[in-house]
Amino acid sequence: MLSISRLNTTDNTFWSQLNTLLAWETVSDGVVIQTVRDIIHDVRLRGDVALVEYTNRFDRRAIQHIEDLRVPDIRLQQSLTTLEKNQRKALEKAAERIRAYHQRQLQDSWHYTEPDGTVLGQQITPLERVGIYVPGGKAAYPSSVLMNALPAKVAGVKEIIMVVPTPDNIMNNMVLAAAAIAGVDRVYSIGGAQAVAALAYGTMTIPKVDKIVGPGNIYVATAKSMVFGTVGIDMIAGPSEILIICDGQTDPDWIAMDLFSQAEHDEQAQSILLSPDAAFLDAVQDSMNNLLAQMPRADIIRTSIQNRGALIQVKDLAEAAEVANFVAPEHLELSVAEPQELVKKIRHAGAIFMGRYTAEALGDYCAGPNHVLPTSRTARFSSPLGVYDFQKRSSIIFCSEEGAHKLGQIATTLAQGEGLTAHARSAEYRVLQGMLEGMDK
Ligand code: HSO
Ligand code: ZN
Repeated sequence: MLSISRLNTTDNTFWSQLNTLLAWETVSDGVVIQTVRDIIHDVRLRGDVALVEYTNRFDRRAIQHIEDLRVPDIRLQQSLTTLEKNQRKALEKAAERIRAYHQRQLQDSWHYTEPDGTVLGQQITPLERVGIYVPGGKAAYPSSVLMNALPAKVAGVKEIIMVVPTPDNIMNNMVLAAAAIAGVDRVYSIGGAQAVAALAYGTMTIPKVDKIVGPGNIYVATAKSMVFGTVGIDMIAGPSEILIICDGQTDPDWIAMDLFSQAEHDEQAQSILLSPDAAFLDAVQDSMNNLLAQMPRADIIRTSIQNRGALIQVKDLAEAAEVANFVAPEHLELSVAEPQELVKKIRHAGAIFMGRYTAEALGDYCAGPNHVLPTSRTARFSSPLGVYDFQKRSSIIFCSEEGAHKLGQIATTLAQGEGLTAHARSAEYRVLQGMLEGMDK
C-alpha cells in the first residue's frame, strides 16, 4: 500500500500543510560548498592537469593524455549509425519538432526613426560559445541534450561544447547520438564541478564558454552558482514536479501514471493531484496501488509519492486554479472538459498541458516546447529555457545633428544636477556645434 497525503482546502490548516509539502531546501551544505570551491580554484590554477586528476579520481578512469578527454567526432557519427533504427527516427523526429517550435521564439533586431532623424533600436546577437552540461549515469537523458542544444543552435550560437561525465568509461550511446543530431560541435567526457570550472575559465584544452546550461547533481549546481557572473548560467533546477487538476472525468489510471511519470525521476520529485471529486481521488489512489508493482522504478516512485506527493480535494476548479497559482508548478496538467476556460485563470506554471489527452510525457520528449522548465515555485518569475536564453540585446543609439542638439540640452541639465561636469560638457559640445552650424545656414 502506498501512503499518500490527503489534504482538503476546507481544513483550516490547509495552507500551512501545503507550505510544508512544498518546502524544498535549495542551499548546499558547507562541506559541498568548500569542496566545490577547492575544485574550481584548483582547475583555475592547474588547468588540464587538475581536470585529468579529478576525472580519473571521481569517474574511476585512467586517462593519460589530455586529448583523451575529447570524444572524437568519429565516435559521435558512429553513435548514430549504431543506434537502433526506430530510436534514431524518434530522436530525429523529436529534434525536428523542437527546432520548429523554437524557431518561433527567434527575436529580430528592431529600430525606429524620430522626426529629426535620430534612430533608436535594439540589435540582437547570439551568444558565441555555450557549454551544455549533461549528467552521466542514471539521469543521462538524450531528450535533455536536444532540449538544451537545439535552442542554442536556433539562436545561432557559433559553438556548442558539451560535457558529459563518463564514469567507469561507460558512454551513453543515445546521448552521443542526440548530440550529433542536435549539431553539438565538441564533446568532452568530463563532469562534476571540475567540468563546470573548465568551461567557465577555460584550460589549454577546454575552451572558455560564455554561458553554461543543463542540469546536474548538487556539486554541479553549486559550481554553476559559483561561476555565475564569470559566465551566464540558465537556472539552478530543483527536483521535477507535476500538478494535475482533474474534474474527475479522466481515466484514473491515466492520472495515476502521469503522477508516477514525474515521481520516477527521483525521490525528491513532487506529484500533486487536485480534484473537487472525492470519489475520484479515491479511484486514483486505488489505481496507484494497482499500478505501482508494474513499475521498474517502484522504489523511487514510492519514496517520492510518500514524501512529497498529495491528493488534494478542492471546492471547485476555480479554487484548484488558485492552489495551482500558489504552487507555480513546473508542469501543470489541466485534465478537464474545458481546458481553454480553466487556463485563463492560470498565472504561474512552467508548462501547461491542456486536456485529457495531453500527457506531460509528450512534452518531455517531442511535442516541441522545451522540457527545461522553472522548478521549486520559480515559475512565478521565470520561463522555460528558450532561444531568448541564447540571444542577447545591444541598444542602438544614433543621434542626428538636430537630435544631438535637443538631447544635449536635457542631458546637460541633468548632468549638472548630478555634478558631473565632463558629462555636461560632452553633451554641450554637440549643442554648440549644432548652433554654430545652424547660424551658418
Ligand atoms: N520531466 C523532465 C524531463 C525529462 N523527462 C527527461 C524524461 N526525460 C523535466 O522535468
Ligand atoms: Zn519527465
